[in-house]
Amino acid sequence: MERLVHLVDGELSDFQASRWLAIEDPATGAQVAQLPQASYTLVNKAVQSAKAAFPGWSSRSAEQRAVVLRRLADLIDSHADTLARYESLDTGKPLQLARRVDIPRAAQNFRFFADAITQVASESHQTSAEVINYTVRAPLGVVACISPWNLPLYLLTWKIAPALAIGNCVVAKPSEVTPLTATYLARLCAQAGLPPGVLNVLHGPGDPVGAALCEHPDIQAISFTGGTATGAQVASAAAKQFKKVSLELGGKNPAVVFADCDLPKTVSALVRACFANQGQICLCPSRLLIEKGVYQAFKEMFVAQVQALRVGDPQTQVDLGAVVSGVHQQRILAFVTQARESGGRLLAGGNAVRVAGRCERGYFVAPTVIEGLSGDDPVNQTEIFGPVVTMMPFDTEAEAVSLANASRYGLASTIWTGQLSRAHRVAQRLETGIVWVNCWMLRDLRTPFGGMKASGVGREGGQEVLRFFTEPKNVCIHFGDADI
Ligand code: TXE
Repeated sequence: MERLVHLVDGELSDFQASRWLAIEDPATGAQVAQLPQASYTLVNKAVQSAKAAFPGWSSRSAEQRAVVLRRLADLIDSHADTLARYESLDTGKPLQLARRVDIPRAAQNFRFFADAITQVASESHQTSAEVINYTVRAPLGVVACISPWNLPLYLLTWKIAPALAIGNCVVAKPSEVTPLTATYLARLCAQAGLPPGVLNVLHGPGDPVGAALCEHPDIQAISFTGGTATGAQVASAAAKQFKKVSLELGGKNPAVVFADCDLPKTVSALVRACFANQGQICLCPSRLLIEKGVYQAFKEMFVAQVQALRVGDPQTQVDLGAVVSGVHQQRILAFVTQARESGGRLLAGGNAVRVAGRCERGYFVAPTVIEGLSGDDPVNQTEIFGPVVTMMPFDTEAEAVSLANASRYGLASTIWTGQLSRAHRVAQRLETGIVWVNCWMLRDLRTPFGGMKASGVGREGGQEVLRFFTEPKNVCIHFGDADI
């Protein structure tokens, strides 16, 4: 049984943990590791070591920091098979998905921000012939990066890469549900030449470890991805000490399908989008709004393809692996029961899947499609975060936009249409931070990433996140003789 470790001040250790958490493989239900829980003392030790490392790390040039980040990316690439195996073991996701998406994107995150910091333009504003202003954007100091269980290494590196690149030191707290790849990355830091204290990785539940980190007076900013309810707790902890906070939260993402779309392409794209990672991606479409004229045709094609999806052992060639835990499996199935009780009609799935062999005790849910619920039904208003989608028809474009926007969330939407003018018109009216037209999850890391309403505050990606992790200062210089 592997006993995991923290990374504090360059030391990989459990630091004589008095509390340990069991880490299980959701595909088999078996315990695969033990996770040490950080004490308050260790949280403080990590923050102080990051504080001590900050002057040295922040005074390095962008290119010098970029060299270290590129080495981390190269190490992730050279350990990709092992990292993918750990990611699949931890989350239950198909191994081929972890190897094709999660791990390469973690390396890309480091490379992207290693390049980005060498391209940051400074700003100045000339007020008159004798007055000029220039803006300095300095790193904040020690920041907290708190990440969730659905895309563990992908989302952890999406936060720590820009924070480190721009010169901050980081205390990271990965999800206690899926700590394996964060721990493996911690083991690679010294080899990459990351000085002790620049990156610290602490383990343990959000309460008390994540909360202690957010409340620590020497943490200058918090970058958080997770549930909306937790995001509210993080934001209130930050508010008390006026800390900067970036929240990437839940979603209940609409897909708006017009009759003039390319129907076969739209159907196959949405089957992939809705059930990727077992529907456990904050960007997955979960409310399918279909123009009445193609509702029946869409439904027949979509349901047939969903029913053909392979659910099973994530070590084999399947489309869906296990969901992240038994608790989450039961939470997802409870939503299906609730949908049935409020008159929803099950078109596909709706059940736990028993997988013979080594995974017979795993947590699998069949990809599920439900129709007949109203837009304001709780199942259409609550983030399920599993392989469950609903279908609703609409008559007019205005009705589609109204249905799509009738949600407390505002993260990501997709529009499927053959009309360019309609695509632009509807995109302007949808209340989501991200809109994809005739595609899903096409990512350009330079773009602002995040949601509005209950889906979050702030944006990640590109120059947006580099600005989040810096403090701007304006210096105004008067160099003339005239009295000002
Ligand atoms: O997230 P949590 P979980 C949604 C999804 C899921 C729900 C809960 O609906 O069911 O959120 O998922 C740490 N102070 N998404 O449990 O609880 C916690 O230890 C500081 C959408 O994973 O929000 C973990 O590291 N930290 C999301 C991280 O916060 C705290 C992806 C996320 O935990 C804390 C994942 C506290 N008080 C879940 N409490 C997305 N948008 O992608 C917990 N944590």
